[in-house]
Amino acid sequence: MKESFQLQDYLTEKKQRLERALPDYLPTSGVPPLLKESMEYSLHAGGKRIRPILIFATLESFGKDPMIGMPVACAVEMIHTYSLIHDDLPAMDDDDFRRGKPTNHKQYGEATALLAGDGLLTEAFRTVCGLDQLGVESKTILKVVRELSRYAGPQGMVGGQMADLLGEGKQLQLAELQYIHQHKTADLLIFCIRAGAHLSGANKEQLELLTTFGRNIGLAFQIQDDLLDIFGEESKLGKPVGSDEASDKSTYPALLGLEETNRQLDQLIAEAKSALNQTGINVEILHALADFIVQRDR
Ligand code: GRG
Repeated sequence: MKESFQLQDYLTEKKQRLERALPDYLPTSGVPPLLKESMEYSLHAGGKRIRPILIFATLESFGKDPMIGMPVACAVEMIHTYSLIHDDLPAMDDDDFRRGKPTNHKQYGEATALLAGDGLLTEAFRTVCGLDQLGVESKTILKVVRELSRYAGPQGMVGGQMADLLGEGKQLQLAELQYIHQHKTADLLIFCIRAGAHLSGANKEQLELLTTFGRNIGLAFQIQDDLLDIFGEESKLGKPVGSDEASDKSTYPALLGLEETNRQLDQLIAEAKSALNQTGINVEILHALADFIVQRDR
């Protein structure tokens, strides 16, 4: 009981610090007002801010000042927000609401929403460069920029989204589903942990173990999201899990059933913690975050 209260305090404090810093990293002039408003509309709409929190937590686990990670934390939230804006467009998921508000294109129209996403994506790379003002060495900044592109771009999140689109309406195999989850969802979480590790001067072995940790919690995060979708639908529509409609989409629960999905979730978290335990860093906060990922509601 006490532990989860402490984690809640940690999450709230870090989310507030991130949200206070975010406006400082957006350009203050030279942006068409409607574009600026539309970018800010989605960026400041809340959300759990779990990706930035993973960066802060990794730095703290190495005994570093978490606030060194602020430029990367803001950049990753810009990229995450752009991906949500684009994902909600009629050409993709065609959603009307996000984070409790009308989606960006419902508010500003499709063309402006596209550009707001593009604006956030490009600003993210300038934002990462803000690390130089915190005294971070250029060679570390380069590593972080290169990895941001690798994990968010076509080899990462964008590639995962493409695979997801191509798999729509098909009965996917577990390996195909894992590929989609790994790239669409886990890769950005892996980036956050690796960025925190790079900024902390982690060695190669620690980076590999932390990548395993990130991959496992990333897959668990997506499975939990699918479970929350089912329970959301079930409670909204009175639809039993495993009914034709509920299993229309390829998801872990649709493919494996609830019991096996929960077993796999437990296994992913156990393997994540086992990798973390071998890093020699202070594991307390990252352990708590791994548990949070599978216990959270929305
Ligand atoms: C359009 C390039 C492109 C990528 C889209 C993020 C994404 C990839 C799609 C959104 C749909 C989805 C379910 C993605 C899986 C990742 C995920 C669970 C996103 C939601 O992230 P949260 O729960 O959202 O962290 P908040 O609102 O808390 O920030």
